[in-house]
Amino acid sequence: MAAVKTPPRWWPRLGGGLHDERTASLLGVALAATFTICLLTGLVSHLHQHPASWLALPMRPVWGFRVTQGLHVVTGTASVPLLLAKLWTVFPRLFDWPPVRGALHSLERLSIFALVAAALFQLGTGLANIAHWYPWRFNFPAVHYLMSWVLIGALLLHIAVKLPVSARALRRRSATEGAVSRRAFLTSVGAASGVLVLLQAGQSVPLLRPLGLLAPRLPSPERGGLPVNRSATAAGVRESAGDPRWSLTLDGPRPTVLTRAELAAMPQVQAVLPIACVEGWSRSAMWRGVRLADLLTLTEAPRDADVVVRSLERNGAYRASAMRADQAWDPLALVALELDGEPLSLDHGFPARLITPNRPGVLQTKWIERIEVQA
Ligand SMILES: Nc1nc2c(c(=O)[nH]1)N[C@H]1C(S)=C(S)[C@@H](COP(=O)(O)O)O[C@H]1N2
Ligand SMILES: [Mo]
Repeated sequence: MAAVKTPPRWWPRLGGGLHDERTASLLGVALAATFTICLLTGLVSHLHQHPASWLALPMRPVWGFRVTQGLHVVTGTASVPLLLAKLWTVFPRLFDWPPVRGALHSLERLSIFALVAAALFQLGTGLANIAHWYPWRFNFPAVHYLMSWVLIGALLLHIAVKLPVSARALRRRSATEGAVSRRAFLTSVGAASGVLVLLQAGQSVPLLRPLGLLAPRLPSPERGGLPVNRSATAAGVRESAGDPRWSLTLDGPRPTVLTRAELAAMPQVQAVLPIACVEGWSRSAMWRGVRLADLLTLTEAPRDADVVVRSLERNGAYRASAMRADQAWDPLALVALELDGEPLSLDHGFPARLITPNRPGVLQTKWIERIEVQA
């Protein structure tokens, strides 16, 4: 290997405490844990929204998606202080001299650049998404998903390269140099993560609701406690959904049209099911309505046919919900007419909305007008 040259005078010289390998490694282990949970739960969310033919996601427990999405948001939030601390710890290495030391070294530097860029992008866009703030033009779920693969690739490479260094740094327990300030630094970083999580988790964990300063979707009391994701006005359905001539079309082998009164006259089922929004909030409520299976029976749908539930909404990404046959026939898949003992409000999906167990909120279509049995 070529001798490492000393840097020229104008090159920045950085030193001082807490830029050591042990601090970087400890933060790295914490980040590996939060990122792994965040990436896995993100994949679960993606599979719900883009089902793979080879994997039938279970419909139980009914609160399953509430937990995976909650973990996704919590681990993402907790990662912010950890990542900033890690960047602080390692940033003097940016000024290592010489900056390029052969092909392998530059490849490793490039992968770190990809890792940092992807991690900052994922956390930044994820937090903005929780805050319902979209200061960009691209499709958030698609790009957030794509970047997760960049992050996974760069992360695996980084771990493979750094494992020996980290293992060595972590084993050196006797190295007490800087231990006190390191402990104080890591405790503050951990505390910052914890406080951020507490301030935000109130949107999923009822007990933490009073602390939810950073929970933009706390339930609004004037709307029966359940947050509204998209109002009837925003969806442009105030007139069509409020129209007394509304009816539900069952588009199956035996086409059927039902008025709201006819739906209300069918056997009603009651169930406590959560809405778990991919934007980070979740909340359980009591739903009452007709079993989707009963409607499929009425229209003589075959047991193995997939189903699409369509909204009155004319634009908007969430105006239809595709369901596998087993999901559509699930005894807890409901066309709800009531929420918490009252008729649905326009904002919650009047005259009728879909509610199903263990699926993301984006698939719980409101203001439905048509149920299509796929040929
Ligand atoms: N037609 C339609 N249905 C929809 C949506 C929408 O934008 N349009 N948003 C979905 C999302 S993202 C969520 S989280 C839930 C929220 O239901 P709520 O507003 O009744 O709480 O509705 C879902 N149903
Ligand atoms: Mo949502």
